[in-house]
Amino acid sequence: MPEAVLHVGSGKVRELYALDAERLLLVASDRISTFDVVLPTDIPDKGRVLTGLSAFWFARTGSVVPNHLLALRDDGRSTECKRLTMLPIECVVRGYLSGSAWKDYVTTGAVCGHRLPPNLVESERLAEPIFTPATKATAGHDENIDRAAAVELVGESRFDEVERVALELYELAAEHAQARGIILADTKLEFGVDGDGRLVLADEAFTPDSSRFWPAQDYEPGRPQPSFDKQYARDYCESIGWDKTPPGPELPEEIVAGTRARYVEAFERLTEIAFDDYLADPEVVLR
Ligand code: Q0N
Repeated sequence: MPEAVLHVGSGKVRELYALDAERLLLVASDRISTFDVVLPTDIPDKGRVLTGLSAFWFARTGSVVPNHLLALRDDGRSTECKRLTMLPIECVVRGYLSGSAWKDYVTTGAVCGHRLPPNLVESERLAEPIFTPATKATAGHDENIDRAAAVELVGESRFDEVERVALELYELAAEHAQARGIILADTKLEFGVDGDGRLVLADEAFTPDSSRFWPAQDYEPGRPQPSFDKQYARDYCESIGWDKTPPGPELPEEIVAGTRARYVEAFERLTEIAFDDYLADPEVVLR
């Protein structure tokens, strides 16, 4: 536990602590979830990979929107963040038809009110990325909502702003990733508002936990795509016949090593920085 005392929130794999009235400490663990269940086996350095990637993106998107990053700590897994009032919606951008969007499209022909052309196939690239907000579920899954429902939650002008900013951020990151052999199929962004009413990007950004990363060389529409980072762990979990209800299985050493290598590979491909250099001095991602 860090020196901070108040634990203000926890996700499945991250923790948030109060530092003072203005600042929070966000700590990324090495826990991994598959099929929505946190596994008992950690992936060494996963939290550092995700923290480093988020910081890398924050440093490169400041001209699009300000973000909550104040400082990256020497441990490589903790960031000091500006305390914000969070918007009550998940800001999802999708460039490809996958996950809940694919399910919604099959049943309704639309996703969050975006009517899509007929006969699209699973994982197909969309003609234009779409903003597909969701409610923040306290239990169970987030629920996709349309523009009108999101406007009820954040107001019309804030909705228009966050939609424009989220699309711009996605385009920037997806283009960067594509050029390095990684498809950024979709991403979930979280925004808050600071004391002056300004929109601020928060939480983690463009990590494999908040986004679908697909290896570009294996991309084949018409089926679900392998995950860049979690596929070994998922395949292992399925191979042993786990029924996907808690508790999850322990991962053998070789699956842990393979999974860790994929996280590190994603970090190195996207940042063009050696992961060992990040461990020696995390601030390399900010330069
Ligand atoms: C906040 N969450 C949701 C970490 C992520 N800068 C901020 N200011 C105020 N609140 C939050 C942030 C941020 N980031 C974000 N909850 C509070 C996701 N959490 C869940 C726990 O782990």
